[in-house]
Amino acid sequence: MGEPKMVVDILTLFPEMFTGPFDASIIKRAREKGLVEINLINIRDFSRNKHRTVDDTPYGGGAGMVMAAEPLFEAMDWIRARRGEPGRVILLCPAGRPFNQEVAAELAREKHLVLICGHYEGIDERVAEHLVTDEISIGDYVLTGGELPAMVVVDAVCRLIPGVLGERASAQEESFADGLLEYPHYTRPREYRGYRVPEVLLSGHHEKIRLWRRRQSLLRTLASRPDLLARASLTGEDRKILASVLEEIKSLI
Ligand code: 4FV
Repeated sequence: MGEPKMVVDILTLFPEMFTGPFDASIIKRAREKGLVEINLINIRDFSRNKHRTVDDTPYGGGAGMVMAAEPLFEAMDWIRARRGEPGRVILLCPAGRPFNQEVAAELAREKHLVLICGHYEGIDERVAEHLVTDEISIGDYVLTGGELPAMVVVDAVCRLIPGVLGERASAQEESFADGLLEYPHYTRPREYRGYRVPEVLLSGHHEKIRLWRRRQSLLRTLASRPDLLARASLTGEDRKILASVLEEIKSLI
C-alpha cells in the first residue's frame, strides 16, 4: 500500500470515543485503501508527573481546571520526531474560525494534519500561541470536549480526498460545492402513498432536468439560506432564473 494521501494525528484524552465513527462506511474504507491514516494519540501518555495528570487549577483563580501545556508540547515533539513538521496544527475550540466547506477543502489539500481535542475550561494559552496554526470552531455552542468537533472535521475533510468517495458519488455536485444548497433527490418508486416524483425528472430530458435542479437549488437557498445566496458566485443563467422567480412572486401579490 503506497503513501497515504493524508496523515491525521488526533491528540485526545479519550481515544475510545473515536471507535465507531472512523470504523464504518466511507472513512473505514478510506483507511483500508490506505488513502488516509488516522492516528489516535493519548495526551495522558505525555504527562510527566507520577499521577499522570494533564490538567491543573487556573492561575488567577476561577472555577474549573485548565489543560496543561507540557503534555501537548511533548506530544508534538513526539509527532515531529516521527513525521516531521505537520501541515497544520488545529485546535478545536469555540473561539475558532467557523468550520465550513471552504475550510474543509483547504484542509483537504494538506498531507499531514494534527488535531488537538481540548477538555475542561480550556487549554493553557501557550499552546494556542506557540503550537497551533489554526483554531477552528464547528459552531457557537459549548461542548464537553473537542473530540466530536475533531470527528466532524476529519469526516468533512476525508471525503474530499481524491478516491475516498466512490465513482458514483461526486463532491462536485453537492451542497455548498458552488455555495448553494443542493437540489432535491428522488428515487424509485415513481409514486409512493400518492406522492409523485416531479415529472421533469422522469422525462429523460437532461437539459430540462439540469435547469429544474438549478432552479430548485436557487429557490431552496433563497428560502432557507439567503446569506449563502448573497455570497454565491451566480451565473447569468442563475440571475435569469431568479428574475423569473421574482416576476412570479410579483404576479402573485
Ligand atoms: C468546540 C466547538 C467546543 C470548549 C471547552 C471543549 C469545548 C472544551 N470546539 N467547536 N464549539 N469545545 O465547544 O470546536 O475544552
